[in-house]
Amino acid sequence: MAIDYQKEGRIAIFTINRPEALNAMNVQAARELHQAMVDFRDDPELWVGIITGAGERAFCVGADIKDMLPFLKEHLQNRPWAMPDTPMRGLELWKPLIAAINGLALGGGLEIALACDLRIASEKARLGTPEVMLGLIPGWGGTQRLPRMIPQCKAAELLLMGKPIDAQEAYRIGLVNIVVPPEAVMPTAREWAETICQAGPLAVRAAKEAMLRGSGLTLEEGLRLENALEAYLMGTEDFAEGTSAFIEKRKPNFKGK
Ligand code: DAK
Repeated sequence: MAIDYQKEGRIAIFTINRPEALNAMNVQAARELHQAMVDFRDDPELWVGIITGAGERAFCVGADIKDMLPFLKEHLQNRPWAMPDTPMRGLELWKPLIAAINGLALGGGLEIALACDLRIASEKARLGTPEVMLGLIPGWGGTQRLPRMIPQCKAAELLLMGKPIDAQEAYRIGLVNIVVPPEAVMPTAREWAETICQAGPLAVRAAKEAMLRGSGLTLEEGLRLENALEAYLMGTEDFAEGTSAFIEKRKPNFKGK
């Protein structure tokens, strides 16, 4: 399997498992990631996802240049075709995703991390978009997400020059949430996922949806979206449970209903 997909309680763990190719995404890996992500999205028992890479060197070095890029060229140019839904585009995934960036995150690999909500980087990680060196631009959202996420001049530096930056620089410009020693990447990701699992899962998803969909709206439209999501949450059992638990001075037992 090119993607190792594990369920640990409420947490789904996706490991890109091609260490011999620094976890480059070939066609098989992309198909398997799509299938695993759809399962995660639709399984009510799963509340948070973590994506990481196998081995010590790489999170993911992008699309497989020998296998995926020829496939994309053939399909994009010669027939009507749509990429299978992924977190990068089309999946409508409101459950939170954490990127556990254990090493190199280049090209499409950085784009996978950008499609996550939280990014935990190893001290040894390097991040960049080298596509221009291949005569391409990022194709899984990099040109759109980077300048929305970090200052435009830093996005331009990455996108136009194609040179990777180290983890500390990524942290300094707000590209990753935290930098930790290599051995602490997955434990930190699990700890953050567990923290999110303490909260009401429907509220967490509504917060993500409000944040992401709202970023494309005017403030007025965004406030209306927030209000609609709040009205929906106030009708849920989780809201009743959360408020009762507070008043009764106990931990809430959220069910995602
Ligand atoms: N694809 C395939 N194999 C790769 C690879 C990649 N991207 N990157 C590395 N490998 C393989 C190498 O070929 C090598 O395999 P063997 O030769 O041993 O069989 C093995 O991984 C180890 O790599 P190196 O020997 O090169 O190791 P080094 O330490 O010397 O260098 C490196 C590591 C990461 C600096 C170097 O491998 C490198 O520059 N890799 C290329 C990184 C890159 O350019 N990434 C961007 C790929 S393009 C789209 C959607 C998405 C995309 C495009 C369109 N549409 C929807 C239209 C995305 C595009 C990309 O991501």
